[in-house]
Amino acid sequence: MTPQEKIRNIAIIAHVDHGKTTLVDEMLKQGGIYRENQAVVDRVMDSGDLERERGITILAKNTAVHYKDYKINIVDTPGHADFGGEVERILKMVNGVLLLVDAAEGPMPQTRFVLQKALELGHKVIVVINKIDRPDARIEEVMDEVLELLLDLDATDEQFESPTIFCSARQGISAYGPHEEGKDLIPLFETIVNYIPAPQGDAGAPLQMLVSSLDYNDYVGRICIGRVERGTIRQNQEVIICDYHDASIRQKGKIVALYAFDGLGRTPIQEASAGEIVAFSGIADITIGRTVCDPLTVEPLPFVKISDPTIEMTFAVNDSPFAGREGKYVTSRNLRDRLDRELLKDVSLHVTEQGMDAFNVAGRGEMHLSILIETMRREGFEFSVSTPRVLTKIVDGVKCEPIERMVADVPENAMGAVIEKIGQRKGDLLSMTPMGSRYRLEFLVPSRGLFGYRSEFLTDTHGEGVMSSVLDSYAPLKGDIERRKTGSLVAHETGETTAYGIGGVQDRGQMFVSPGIPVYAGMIVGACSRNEDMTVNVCKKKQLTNMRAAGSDDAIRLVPPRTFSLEQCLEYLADDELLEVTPQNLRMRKRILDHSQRMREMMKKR
Ligand SMILES: Nc1nc2c(ncn2[C@@H]2O[C@H](COP(=O)(O)OP(=O)(O)OP(=O)(O)O)[C@@H](O)[C@H]2O)c(=O)[nH]1
Ligand SMILES: [Mg+2]
Repeated sequence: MTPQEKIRNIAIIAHVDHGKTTLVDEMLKQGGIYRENQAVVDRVMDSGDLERERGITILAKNTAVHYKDYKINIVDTPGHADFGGEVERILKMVNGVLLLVDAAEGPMPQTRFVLQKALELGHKVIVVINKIDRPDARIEEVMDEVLELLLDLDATDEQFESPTIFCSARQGISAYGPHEEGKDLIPLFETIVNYIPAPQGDAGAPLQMLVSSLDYNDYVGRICIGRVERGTIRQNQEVIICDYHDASIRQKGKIVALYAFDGLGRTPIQEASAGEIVAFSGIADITIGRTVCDPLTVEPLPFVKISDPTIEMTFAVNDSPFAGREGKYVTSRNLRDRLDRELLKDVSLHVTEQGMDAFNVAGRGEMHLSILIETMRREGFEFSVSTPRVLTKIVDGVKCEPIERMVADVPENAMGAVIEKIGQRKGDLLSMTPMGSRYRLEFLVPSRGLFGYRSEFLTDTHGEGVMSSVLDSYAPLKGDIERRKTGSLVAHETGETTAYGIGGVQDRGQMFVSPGIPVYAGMIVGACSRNEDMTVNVCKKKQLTNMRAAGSDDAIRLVPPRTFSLEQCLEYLADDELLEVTPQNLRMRKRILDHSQRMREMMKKR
């Protein structure tokens, strides 16, 4: 067991893609985790399928490396704003943070959010300017921007004096000064062991440990992760589980297996004392935020209140004519069980039942919910989801909506278009700063206004713009925002699409289907160029005749259909439309499939 004064517990926090997971890779390598010649995958901590596919971290993960006789427990965190809840709660596990900032991009919205949370907890901060190898690095400017940010967030004098390390995670080098030639990560390791304090807590006192994170394994069931706050945790120990916010919870349990983190794995251990980060199994229905205590001294630890969800979608049993054909789990019972399971490990998710077959699922953003949808789909679930809606809040008697702080880096010639579009979406321009050949624009925009905006932004900036946003505040409702300018082309009948049928309607707008695709009446098969829906007959077969008229045959030239990812479907959907999600297909449809009934509803609304 490592003595307490030789333990360091840190989290690596940053905006998305600033290089956290890459830095952990390098720390593992230089921390002697790998055997010589062992094959090493890049971004090894991003172990989930979706994480590897998308190249982003979704769940925070623990690891540990050794440096001299120190053990450094490291938590790699996700940088995407929607997973901010994950970062908030794991910060309780550590005693300091590495704040990574990309040497070219500088501090971005999520840098601000995670730094603020770390400062609130009084954590020591090591600023790591990363990617100094980038040809467009602006090291001095970025250092100033970080200081400005610290000032802005009311850092204490000590936090303001935080050490800065200059680093290229990819090359595995670090240095104390911006112009020093680094050759390894020793300056970073040294700064960690010298600047971050060892954890505190009396190893002889009664056990107390907050569950900060959960994992699941088919063999042992639920696995809890956290830092031993006080006392010593032992294998086979009897404990009591309690909750700071709910005094009625007092549950007996037993620590069956206990593990410490080490490199890529977990090592079984007999016991661990105050300050260590450990994982244990054996308690089936424990959740994040509960405290594990010695049965004789039951004292819950306070748990950070996780920020509220900002958007909501309805997940419902699929009731399209194709229901049940493709999914393995299709009933409301299946859906309920699955969502319940998700709630146990995702504290930023909220689920409320809406009648028999539907659930309102609330989360921290479109990405948060779309990852859940994608995961469920891969597990074999079939269901339907609605468009995202923002969740309003009553503040001092006034209905308020979530407002995001959005930062966009755009080429100069795209600035006009971006400012205009955000203006239409009720956003306010806060600042406009030149950055090399580009401009950085900062806005406050209603979350609602950003739905479906990303693809427009990419078009307006010719794919060269970078934008990101995080929740900033709540403000009184800003009035109507137009969501989509086009209507949908809706299939008239159930059947299989034909080239002839599609050829006849494709100049009405943009098609989403190619020939030979099964469709049903009420399904969306394209976008209409006019601002209204149009029913079209995409399954129409050509009349057979004996005559061969010149130029009428085989010559239908089809425009390739637009294909959609899950996120793009969610961006596209209007309020009266749904997305049918199955393991194989994503189909968009009108909520009301029957044409005449849909017309009547529309008339009523007018
Ligand atoms: N040039 C350069 N690129 C880097 C460096 N470090 C990381 N990258 C690249 O930046 C991209 C993002 O790296 P990740 O390590 O996945 O970033 P992350 O912060 O873990 O991202 P999230 O977990 O999604 O927030 C990858 O393409 C890396 O190869 C560096 O020092 N220099
Ligand atoms: Mg990562």
